[in-house]
Amino acid sequence: MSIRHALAATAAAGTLAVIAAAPAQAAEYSSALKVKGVQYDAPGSDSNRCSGGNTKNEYLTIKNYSRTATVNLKGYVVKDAVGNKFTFTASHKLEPGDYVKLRGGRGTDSDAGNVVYRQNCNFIWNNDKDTVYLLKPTGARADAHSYTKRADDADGNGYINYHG
Ligand SMILES: [Ca+2]
Ligand SMILES: [Ca+2]
Ligand SMILES: [Ca+2]
Repeated sequence: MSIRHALAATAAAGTLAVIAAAPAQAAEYSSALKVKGVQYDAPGSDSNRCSGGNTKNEYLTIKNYSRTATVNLKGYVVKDAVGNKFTFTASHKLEPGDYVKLRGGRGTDSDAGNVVYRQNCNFIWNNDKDTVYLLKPTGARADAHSYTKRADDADGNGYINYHG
């Protein structure tokens, strides 16, 4: 391989690395709904038992940041780095400033209580690192954030704030 070719290959690899890292790094999409924050590590020792476990305390908060538009969560999808996903199948309207906590475990969804359960007792957000995707019903991205416990959770409480 000539020097010229070697340099070209290095430059190409560098470009690819930047592109691959970009989507989940502070990207801003045109969307009323964004991820307010994630309690990716449920407080205490993790147990995915449906009875007595703590999956319910692992949650994602999705908030409507529009000042005027009410948005129905129906059809929105939440996904992690490896493709585990949850689809909001029921109508759940978020008025401007309103939010919902998407909790693990089983429970009764409540508009008034601002809560939807994944109806799955397994954890979804890795405690070391992961990526949170929020997708619109069309499949377009509404929001995306990558995190590592080390870099993004300075106080180590298992919660990361993204949008105020
Ligand atoms: Ca977790
Ligand atoms: Ca924990
Ligand atoms: Ca924190």
